Amino acid sequence: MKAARRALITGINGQDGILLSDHLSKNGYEILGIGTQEGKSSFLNPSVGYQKIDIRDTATFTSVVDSFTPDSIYNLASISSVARSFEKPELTWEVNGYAVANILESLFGKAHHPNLKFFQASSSEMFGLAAVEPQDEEVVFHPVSPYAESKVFALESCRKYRKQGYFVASGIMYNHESIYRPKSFVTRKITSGVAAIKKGEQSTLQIGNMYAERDWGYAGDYVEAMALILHANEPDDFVISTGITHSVKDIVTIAFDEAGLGGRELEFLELDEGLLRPKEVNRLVGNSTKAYEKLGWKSQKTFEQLIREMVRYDLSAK
Ligand code: G4F
Repeated sequence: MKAARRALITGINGQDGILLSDHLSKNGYEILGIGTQEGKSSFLNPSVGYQKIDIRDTATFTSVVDSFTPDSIYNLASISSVARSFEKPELTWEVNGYAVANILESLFGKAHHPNLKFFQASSSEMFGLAAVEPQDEEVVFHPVSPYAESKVFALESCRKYRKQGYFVASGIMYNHESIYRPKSFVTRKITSGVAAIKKGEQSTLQIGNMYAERDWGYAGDYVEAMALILHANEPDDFVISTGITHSVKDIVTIAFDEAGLGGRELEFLELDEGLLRPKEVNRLVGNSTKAYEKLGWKSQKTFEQLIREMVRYDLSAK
């Protein structure tokens, strides 16, 4: 017998794809995941279906939607590295921006899927150099990277189809992390680096801007917000954040402490100017009052619990 509800998730092999598919599977969903790799991640539940598709291939994407007939689509696919977007701006605009506009036009402009719900993973990076703090849904975007620009374009496209009456919603996601985070992002780079130092496998840890401040939460909490956003009565945009900022230096301090190397950071840390971005957003902090009031969502795991858990995982990993 087929599950009553079906969700299609793009970017299934990423951190959020793994955690969201777990969450939706537990809630009775049949999941089809889409990714650009040959096969699906070994972290995914065996019940999750998989198809290799580039979301820029609108025709193939649309035909998969027509055959799988999902009631919800979660668009998590993206060039997710802000740093990489400076090196590959065209690719970033294509995948994160134009592909989303093309899919929406295909699903809701050319065709008509009145009952299909679409979630777009938007980003706090869109606020960029915003003058207001903390940022809520009304704050004007001030993007400074190709990544942020592409996400603003995609969100504007979502709003266009929402105005036409379709359920197209978005989460403005602040940084969210877990053991599934690739080591190219700063939290996991530090937790895995510190674990490697502790195990004697690495002697230094190169870091860029130690004083950047972000509003870091636990990805497992954030995927629950995504599902709640698609289960709300009305489609809308929601800031998903903890409301608390920490610096990269704070991650370093907690990670070294958890590994039993507290206070010895300077023996191992190297500041690498090559890791500084052409344009940096120094500080972001979100206000998720709307998500709390309308969805009942609140971030649960603290920053310190999160970083300590990631270090413990990396220490135990082979
Ligand atoms: O971990 P990051 O690379 O994440 P970033 O750029 O904030 O982007 C992440 O969060 C966004 C918001 O949710 C997402 F939209 C995006 O897709 C991605 O998931 O860098 C965080 C901060 C930056 O200020 C960066 O300059 O850490 C600073 N940093 C300092 N040293 C470093 C490093 N970042 C990286 N990746 N590597 C470093 O060595």
